[in-house]
Amino acid sequence: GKISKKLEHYSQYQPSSLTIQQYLDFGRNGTAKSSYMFLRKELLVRLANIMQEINLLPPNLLKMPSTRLVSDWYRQSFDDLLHFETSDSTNETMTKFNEQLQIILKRHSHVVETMAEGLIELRETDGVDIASERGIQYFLDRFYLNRISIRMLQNQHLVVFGSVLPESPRHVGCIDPACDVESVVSDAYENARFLCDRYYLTSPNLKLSCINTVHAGKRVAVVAVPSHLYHIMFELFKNAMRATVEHHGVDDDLPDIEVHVIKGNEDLSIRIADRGGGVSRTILERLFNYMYSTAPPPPRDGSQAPLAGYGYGLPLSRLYARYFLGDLSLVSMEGYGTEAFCYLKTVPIEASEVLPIYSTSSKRIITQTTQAADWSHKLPGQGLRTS
Ligand code: W6P
Repeated sequence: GKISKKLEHYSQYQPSSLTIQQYLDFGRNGTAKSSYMFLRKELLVRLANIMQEINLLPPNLLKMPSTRLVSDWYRQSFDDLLHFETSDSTNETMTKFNEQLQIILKRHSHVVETMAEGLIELRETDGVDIASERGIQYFLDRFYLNRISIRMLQNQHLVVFGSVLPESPRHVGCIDPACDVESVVSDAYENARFLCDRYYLTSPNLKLSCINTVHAGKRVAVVAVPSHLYHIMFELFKNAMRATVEHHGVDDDLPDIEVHVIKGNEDLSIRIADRGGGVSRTILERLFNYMYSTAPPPPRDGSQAPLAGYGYGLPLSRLYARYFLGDLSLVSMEGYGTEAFCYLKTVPIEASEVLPIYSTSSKRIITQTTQAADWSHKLPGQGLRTS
């Protein structure tokens, strides 16, 4: 019908990747009208690009009730935004547009959990082979990155030109031009420790050291989206604490979680080292795998949620890091401990959005089916590689 034709049309445009500097400039000097004009097209383009990929998912996955639901939300939001395609730009229309964005944000708030339900439904009814699993991993990384980017655009518009309040006077939308990294890291640690204490009645201490190698003696500050950095750090701390307590036991002295925050010319690097006994390389790569991490919630006797459930926390954290060309990786020594490395770009004009583009090659990877074996031995983790 009409929506399918528009979908086809808008998916032929490439999403416009913005740098964090462009977000800042626009938030400071842009006008409500130009933001509205940009967004009403860009949101359609980003939605259409990912909707085309949704349609390439294995038919048995697409048929699951939860996946259906998610797909319908995208269709509905795409249709909602089409109403603004050629409308005027009176204040009244722009207010309506902002209200529509709020509705869309709310509609999509449980996409992650609902998609995970779809995977559980698929596994329980049909099972998942290695080839589909690879396609699903590739798809979900792109799908959630696309979602992060769409929510960023909407939030930014609503804070700067709408009625959503900023976190502080310094903020430009959800960007803090002078994000104090030590504060965000400490906050994430304290909140993870609160959960850890409640669950285990003990928690490891934090040993935090911050070095600004660019301006010696100055605090480490970067242009960043603090909520994204917080999300990453909170997840890493929960995992490090759980490993530490479970490895050493609740009655023993616990080794500190050691964190280094280093600001360089190009990179902000954060290393979180625990002595929680580490994991083998086989287990390590599963930590970023959506299929492995999609456990049906364990039957819990009490009402306590586990500290770190190895849900989607780690793969999503890596996407938050990668979104503006940062990264997240884990290195482990089985029997000893694990180090997580999180990187963010320090130069705002270089921190540009990483966005999935619908193309023949993305289509091929998502739809590729089982290949004949071309090696005599199974390579470690074959079929689980994510990059
Ligand atoms: C572990 C497993 C893990 C994942 C992420 C961060 C830290 C840790 N420590 O043992």
